[in-house]
Amino acid sequence: MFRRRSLRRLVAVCLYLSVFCASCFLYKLWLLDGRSERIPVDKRWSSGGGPVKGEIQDTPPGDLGRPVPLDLSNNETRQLIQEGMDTFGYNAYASDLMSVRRRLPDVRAAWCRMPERTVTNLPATSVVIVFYNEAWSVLLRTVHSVLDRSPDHLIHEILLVDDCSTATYLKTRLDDYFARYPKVRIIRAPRRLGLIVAKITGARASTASVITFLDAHVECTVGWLEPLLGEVANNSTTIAIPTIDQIDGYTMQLEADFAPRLVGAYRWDLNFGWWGRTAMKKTYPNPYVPFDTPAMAGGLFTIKRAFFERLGWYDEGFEMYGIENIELSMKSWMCGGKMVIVPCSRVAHIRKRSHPYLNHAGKDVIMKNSLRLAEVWMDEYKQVLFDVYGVPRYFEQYFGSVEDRKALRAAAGCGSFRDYVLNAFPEMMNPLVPGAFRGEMRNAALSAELCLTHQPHNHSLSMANCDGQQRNQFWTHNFYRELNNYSNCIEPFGAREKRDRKTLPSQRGNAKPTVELRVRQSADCQ
Ligand SMILES: [Mn+2]
Repeated sequence: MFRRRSLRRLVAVCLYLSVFCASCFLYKLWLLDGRSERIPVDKRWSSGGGPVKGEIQDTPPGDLGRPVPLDLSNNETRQLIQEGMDTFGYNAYASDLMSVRRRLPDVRAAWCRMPERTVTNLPATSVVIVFYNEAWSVLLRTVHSVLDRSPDHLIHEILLVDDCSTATYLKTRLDDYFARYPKVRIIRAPRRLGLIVAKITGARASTASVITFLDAHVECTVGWLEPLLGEVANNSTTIAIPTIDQIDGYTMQLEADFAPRLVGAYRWDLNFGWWGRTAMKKTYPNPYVPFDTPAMAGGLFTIKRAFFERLGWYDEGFEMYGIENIELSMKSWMCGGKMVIVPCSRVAHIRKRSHPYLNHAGKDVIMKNSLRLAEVWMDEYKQVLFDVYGVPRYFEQYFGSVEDRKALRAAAGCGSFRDYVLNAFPEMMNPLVPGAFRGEMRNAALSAELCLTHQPHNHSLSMANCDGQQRNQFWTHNFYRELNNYSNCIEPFGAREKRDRKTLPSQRGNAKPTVELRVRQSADCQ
């Protein structure tokens, strides 16, 4: 009797246990399934290699942002991949394997998807996309992602600006392809304009009151557009920037987990960089509301056309690429507006492994653009930029006239650079460091008439009669604690090989020093 009862109890316990285990297992399966909708990583694909042996591929390559399986044991495949990497800076072969309308998961935070976030009465936007020799499938996927994942009435038009691509498939074949999409217009630059002027061309040709700029190698995700338009609709001098999620340039995998934690910033060389939001002083009720950013990366943003026009678009004296993003950042804040990053708007962007586009750019382009910007917009802080590049003052004969840009600034009624730094970028170190100097170096004990002189022909240093020319005898002890003359730092002879190249001025902007001279910091010199 007793035994039979305990046996029955044992059976019941076992039964309960097995039901419990089964439901746990089912729950886990359900969880995994739910998660794979949001984070497109599952072990089968995460290695970046091909599918696990013997498994049958049940979804199209790259579906839901997964990496494209590649057979790297095949020489021909490897060669095709390499060609794409060399031409585009990303794996066009992998992109060609994917659907031009591949699915992406909804990567927005739950807060962003709540019904009360819905805003009505949004203005429609022109979308401007500049391209230059972009891969066919990448460009098409960009456009389809806009068409497929935006409410139709909010897309006024899509302007594709061809910056004089040489690739033949981007000509008639592209016209033919988009002929059945009436919202897509293709504008052909008559000659190579460079990204900056090409963007202005697209902006001027746009006909909606709002312009949204996108790179030609992005994929918009669901819900990307509405929160951007919401910000701009509420305030006509706000520039709204989507959160940028990265697509790996080799595997085409969407990496969508860290972007909302970054803010756009730069250092005194004006090189843009992403900083962690924790470094910023301003606080917000939650991580998903739009937050101020001192600067933007440049490619993706929404702006009222009238505001952009009042700000003088971009400086057309800028060449090619670079610094125009910093210019617009400064202008927006200084001229009565602001710039916000919108965490609920998520656009995926292919992270290029290299920039073939930039290989043809002159190495001094960044320096020229930076100095033009400094001369027009940075007031007393412009000297910091001149010191970074070792240039005593603005030389119109090298960098071009900026008179019309100065007139534009005056007409637009913009505030001071100092106020912008203090209010929009209080995290920035004060660059006007005590003790920094610029000018001639003399040894009073030797002779007050002798100046430290750089001899460009043999890169040597000597004392020579002061000439007052502010060229070979002009030195700065700058913000970076370097003693330099134009683009050349003084440093010990023979230090060239040992030095960490990241600390060189050549890495700050594009200017390469022709002489390898540098002083070490005082602590090292003893
Ligand atoms: Mn890009």
